[in-house]
Amino acid sequence: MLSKKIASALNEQIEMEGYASNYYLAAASWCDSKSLQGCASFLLRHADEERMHMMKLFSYINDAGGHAVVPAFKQPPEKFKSLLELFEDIFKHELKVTDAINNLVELCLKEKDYATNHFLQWYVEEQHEEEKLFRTILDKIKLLEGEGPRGIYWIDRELASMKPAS
Ligand code: OFO
Repeated sequence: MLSKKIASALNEQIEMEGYASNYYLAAASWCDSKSLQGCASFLLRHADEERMHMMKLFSYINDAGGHAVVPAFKQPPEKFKSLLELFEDIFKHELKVTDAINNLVELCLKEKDYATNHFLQWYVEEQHEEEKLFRTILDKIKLLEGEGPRGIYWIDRELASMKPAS
C-alpha cells in the first residue's frame, strides 16, 4: 500500500512525464514548421514514449492503492532559436527528470517502500539511456555545426531513422 507521501511524489512525476511529452510535441511542431521532418518524426516518437512513461506511473499508483491524478500542464515553448538550442533544452530537461527520479528512489528507500523502489528502477535505467541518446545527438549537431544548412540536412536525415531510448 502506497503511503500518502509516496503517492503524492509519484503524482508529481506524472506531471513531469506528461509535460515532457507535451514538450517533445511542441518541439516536433517547430521542426515540422521548418521542414525538418526527420527531426519532427523522431520527436513525435519520443512524445509517445514520454506519454507511456506517464501512463506506467498512472497505473502503478492506482494498482498500489493510491489515486493517480491528472494534472494541469504548463505550456511548453513554441519557438526555438535553432536546432542546437532545441536539443540543448531537451537535454537539460532530461537531466532534471533524472534528478527527480533519483529523489524518488531516495524517498522510497527512506520510507522503506521497496516495491516502489523496484518499480522505479525501470526509470533509472531509462534516464541513463535517454541522457546517452541526447548527448549523442548534441555531439552530432555540434560536429556538423560548421557545415551550415548542409549540416542541418544531415542531422535531419540521421534523426529520421533514430529510435527513442526505449
Ligand atoms: Fe520519461 O524519460 Fe525522458 O523525461
